[in-house]
Amino acid sequence: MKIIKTEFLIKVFLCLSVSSSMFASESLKEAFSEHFLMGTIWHGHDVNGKKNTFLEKEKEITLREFNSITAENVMKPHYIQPKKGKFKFKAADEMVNFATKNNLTIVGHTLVWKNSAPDWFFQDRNGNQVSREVLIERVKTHIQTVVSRYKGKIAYWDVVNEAIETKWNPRTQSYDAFYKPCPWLDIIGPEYIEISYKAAQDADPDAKLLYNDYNLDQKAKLDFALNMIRDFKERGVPIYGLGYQAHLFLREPTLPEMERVLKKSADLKIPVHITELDVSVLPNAWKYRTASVEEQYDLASKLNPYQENIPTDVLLEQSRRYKDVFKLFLDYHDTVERVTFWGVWDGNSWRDYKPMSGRTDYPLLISRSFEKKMAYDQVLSITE
Ligand code: 9MR
Repeated sequence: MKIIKTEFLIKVFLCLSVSSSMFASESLKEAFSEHFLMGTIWHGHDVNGKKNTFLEKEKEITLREFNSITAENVMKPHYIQPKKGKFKFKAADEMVNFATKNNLTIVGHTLVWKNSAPDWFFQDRNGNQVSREVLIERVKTHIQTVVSRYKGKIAYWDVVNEAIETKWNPRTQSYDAFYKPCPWLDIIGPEYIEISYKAAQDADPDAKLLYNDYNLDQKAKLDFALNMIRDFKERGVPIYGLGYQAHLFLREPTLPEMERVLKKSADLKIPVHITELDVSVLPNAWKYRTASVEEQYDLASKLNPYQENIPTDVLLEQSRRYKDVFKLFLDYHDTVERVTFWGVWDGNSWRDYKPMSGRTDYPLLISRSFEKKMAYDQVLSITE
């Protein structure tokens, strides 16, 4: 009975539903052009250690749908300076040339991230921990070299990524937020963050500098991040805005939790960039819903329910979720300057390999066969 009812509802929905061919706008970038930039990522030639055979197709979709592009991996420190002083710019140059030629607004990602910093940053030749002065010099050199290479070409930089952590406090029955333990913090102290922003600004005074993190819909983390940004602004540390990653699930975080990010930022006049949007349809495989790359587990089949195909009602639920989320972004279009998807199409997403390898997720607007999904149509429909 329940199945028949669901099928019936889906059919009714599909009949009443919209199809992208009915819209005045022919692309996402066009539909939202008066509100915010629409971005995607540059996967490059390497996807989780395997050759990306779909780059040309991804470029085609990018040019059709988006007007901004973020480096998924090719600008991360371990990629761009794997050994001290040995910078490898080929992959990043390729992205920047593609974007510049096609007039895409470029987002550099990222300069300082615990999970992407090669060990050499923190060690001397004998493997001993370097001094505070040496590490400051190294981070400044890294930032100066990378940012100045693309000076005038990269509009926004995710300077520091994921530097805040939260932990459940059973005594207060709430989350505590604090700077995430990492070698930067151990050796330099929390000043490593402002040192990084100042170095980025010195290298390109016109680039707008963001702080980027996940789970900002968690109150403790949001308040900590906004306090940090407010404090920086008051003290003249050159930070521009907040990057809210928005790696979402079908039902989590809730819309009010997401709205809190936009509302509090708006109240403080801090611009927000939605930097890494996707909506996983899979069960949560993390300890706590997160996007941390630190957790990695063995594949569990019960956490991989749609390996063969994806039921229509799940896609329908996802399309509604996307619609609600975009309505929220539109309500706050004075604060939200950009919405970037963390992927171009379902066939190439980090969701398939983190926090366990071998899952099959469907988190984006373009399907595994390169078609526009129901979610695409729903998102496009709200500006009509
Ligand atoms: O999508 C990225 C994946 O290909 C990489 O293996 C991983 C580790 O570098 O990073 C993924 O992107 C992360 C982003 O850089 C920062 N926020 C969380 C993203 C998803 O893990």
